[in-house]
Amino acid sequence: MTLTLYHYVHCPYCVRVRMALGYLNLDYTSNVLAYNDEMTPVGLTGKKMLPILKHDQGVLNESLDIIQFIDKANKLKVEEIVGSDSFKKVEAILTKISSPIHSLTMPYWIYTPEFSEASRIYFQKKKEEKRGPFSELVKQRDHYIKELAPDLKKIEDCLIPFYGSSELGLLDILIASHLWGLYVVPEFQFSEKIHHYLQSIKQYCRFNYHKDFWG
Ligand SMILES: N[C@@H](CCC(=O)N[C@@H](CS)C(=O)NCC(=O)O)C(=O)O
Repeated sequence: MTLTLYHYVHCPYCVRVRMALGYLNLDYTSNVLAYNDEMTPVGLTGKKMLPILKHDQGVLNESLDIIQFIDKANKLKVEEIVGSDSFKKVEAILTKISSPIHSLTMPYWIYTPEFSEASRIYFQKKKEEKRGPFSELVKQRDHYIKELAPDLKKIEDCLIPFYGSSELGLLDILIASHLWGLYVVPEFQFSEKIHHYLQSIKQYCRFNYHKDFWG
């Protein structure tokens, strides 16, 4: 099976898929798209949304559909997990923490190597329309860090050492991919337990955030 992944390095849904590909030890061609490249995703799926997985029979454009498709041996039990109460609980936490995470991370993501000047300007303009000036987000960082704390604690309390389990599963990939971006924020520090949790997922998933740029 030939697999090509079109992704953004910063995108948590893309990170999900990269972690799953690594966990399942699958080879794929990695194609980091410039954030201002509208033509490539629209040409592949009709809309500008990543991740996109191109495979021998077609393309997929939803992270969980992609993971289910590549996981031929059903190691990550996507269907079973997606129907579970734990999934709903994790999804609710991730939905809640997405906004403060993005307010903290976006002003820094734009200076990571996936961005050129043109894609940085495009990203900043689009995101500032929704969130306000990045300079203000940076000033408010303590507020966002405080907002995140109770939900990070909720996650931490369920780690045994993985989320509600002694073994790594899909929920860990979902949590880790949403939290990973916070590593780019200089003023933010994970608790020791969450940091070790994320680093262990990194190992299991052979995950290297900036692999496409720094190998
Ligand atoms: N439900 C989708 C969500 C993917 C998604 O929201 N991707 C974002 C990047 S994080 C995107 O491509 N948004 C369009 C844009 O930013 O222009 C999935 O699970 O794959």
